[in-house]
Amino acid sequence: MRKAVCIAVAAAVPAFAAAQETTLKLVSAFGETTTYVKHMTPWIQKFNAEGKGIAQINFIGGPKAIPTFEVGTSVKNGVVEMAMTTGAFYTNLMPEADFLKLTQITIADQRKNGAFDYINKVWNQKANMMYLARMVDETPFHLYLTKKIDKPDLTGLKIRITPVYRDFFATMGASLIQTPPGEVYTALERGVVDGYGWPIQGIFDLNWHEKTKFRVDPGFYNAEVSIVMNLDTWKKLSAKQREYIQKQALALEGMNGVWKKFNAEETKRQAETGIQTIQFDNAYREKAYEVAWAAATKQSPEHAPQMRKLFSR
Ligand code: 173
Repeated sequence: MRKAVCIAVAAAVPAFAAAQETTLKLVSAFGETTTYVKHMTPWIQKFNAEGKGIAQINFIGGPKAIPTFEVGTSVKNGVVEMAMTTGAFYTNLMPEADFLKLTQITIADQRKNGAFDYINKVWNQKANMMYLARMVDETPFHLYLTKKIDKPDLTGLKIRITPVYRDFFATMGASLIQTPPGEVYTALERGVVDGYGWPIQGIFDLNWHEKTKFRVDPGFYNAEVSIVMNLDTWKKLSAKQREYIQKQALALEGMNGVWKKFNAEETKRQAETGIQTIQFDNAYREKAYEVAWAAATKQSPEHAPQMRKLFSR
């Protein structure tokens, strides 16, 4: 009898000790060899090194683990605790997810002017998510093509999209084909698409430069890639764990300074590999915003006008 009690107590000790440290599974909506995973990896290493006894991140992989467009639902349901993803990949949960591309102020300024809190209110309510940290900022999207155009008219062209580009490219008359990033190369290779939308950075990650002949300038919007977390998991954490995660979230945002130089290097590399630029005037860029805010207001009359105020310069 006495012996049995001892064993029970002994067995309970490690379980209690483990409760002090939590391990959070994190999935990436972008492939494991991409710029975004490369940017995040040293951050996870630092997070785990400094977070012993508090919190650890277990990076379980990219879209092979969970398909790109299912990552949001997996976070919402708590199948994984965290994800590195972008709003365009989880518009199935709420249209507002895709509005983060329309921010014209940095994440640091969004934390100051109330935009960050507003985003979190909506993300909590509609997606059961905490919006933790934005790790890509101040990075425009572009239209890349295999065929030349001489005016902003995409009639007769098939263009790979995500929700980011849908309304803008549709306005220019394109036929739209939605794919996750992992299917862009094959779509280009087979001639299924004549072009694609993507940020200024990262087209070399999956060899799309081999198939890309033109980039249309100017760029438009502001690419958003962020870390999100399941809200129930967040609520169960201790104050110490939450503080630690928030500290590391700010540290990740503090790394956003690298993008300016990286984007300049990527632009140069595109030119060096033979990608020609097609230059349109600023009306093209203004049209992109006009079309996107009109669509946003229609999709979310409740939040779009307030987000527009908070996101604009
Ligand atoms: O897949 C995409 O084109 C897309 O929506 C996106 C969003 C942010 C960063 C990179 C790609």
